[in-house]
Amino acid sequence: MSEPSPVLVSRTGAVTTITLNRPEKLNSFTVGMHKALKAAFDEAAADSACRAILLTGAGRGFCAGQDLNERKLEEGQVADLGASLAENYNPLVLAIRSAPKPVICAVNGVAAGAGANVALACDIVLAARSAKFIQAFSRIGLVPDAGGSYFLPRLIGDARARALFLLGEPLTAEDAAAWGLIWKAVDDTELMPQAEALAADLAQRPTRAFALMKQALLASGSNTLEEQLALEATLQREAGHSEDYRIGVAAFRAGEPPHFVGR
Ligand code: T3D
Repeated sequence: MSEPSPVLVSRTGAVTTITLNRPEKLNSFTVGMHKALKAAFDEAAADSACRAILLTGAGRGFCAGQDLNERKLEEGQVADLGASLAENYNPLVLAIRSAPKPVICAVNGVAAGAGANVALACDIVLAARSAKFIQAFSRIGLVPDAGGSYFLPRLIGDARARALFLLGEPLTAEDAAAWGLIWKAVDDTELMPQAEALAADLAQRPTRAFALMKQALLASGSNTLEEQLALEATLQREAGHSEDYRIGVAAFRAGEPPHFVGR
């Protein structure tokens, strides 16, 4: 029998759902899963009929980070983890952040190591109340990766980020939401209905403006205020030329809800 695909892709309306599909290993990343996931992301990002991407995991886990069965080392052997990050994790995180449409993550269970940080790279993160976020790196002698050392201090502040990295302790979904690491924790049975409804809603909104908004947010991490103001002017000029801006203003003036076309 052939191996099941490590990533499942489905489309409902303008929403593409990408499901990590190695449930028996808590959807940990193999090279094969990386390739399939990146290909699925690139395809959804380039598809103009797709206006929102929903990422989730099959089974009881979201993603347990790198598959450690790919990292068995004999005594005296070393692994080039830098190459693994450069080839697989880093392009994935950048693809999520720069996708020209919203990426919603439904964290259905434990998210550990790079699995947690790939979730945090998404634009809006919902988590099942039973899910946990674990910066598991120090437990195996590694440093945070997949953008963790960038995202966490910005999201929850240096003190909390440092403690999570040094201790590697699980953070509940409710604490993650209370701390501002994620958008919301919801009842387990509500996770997919709420995430799907959110993705469908975002897919009806001004996709082009979202793409420009994501560019502004991405650049704000390193820009000065002056640079950011200049970038806002450039991006707003482009948004002002969009069909959705014309539709939004016309709908406002007519007292009607806008029907955005995503351009
Ligand atoms: O290497 C590079 O390229 C550099 C990049 C590194 C990025 C990283 O992500 S490093 C961090 C790697 N991840 C971890 O260290 C987490 C390891 N997993 C765990 O600590 C625990 O599994 C969890 C806390 C996530 C969940 O615990 P629990 O008790 O709910 O489940 P479990 O029984 O430990 O796991 C269930 C199965 O999944 C089990 O397989 P089995 O025994 O039933 O056949 C377990 O071995 C497997 N599994 C879980 N995590 C991984 C994994 N198999 C391979 N790799 C994993 N990361």
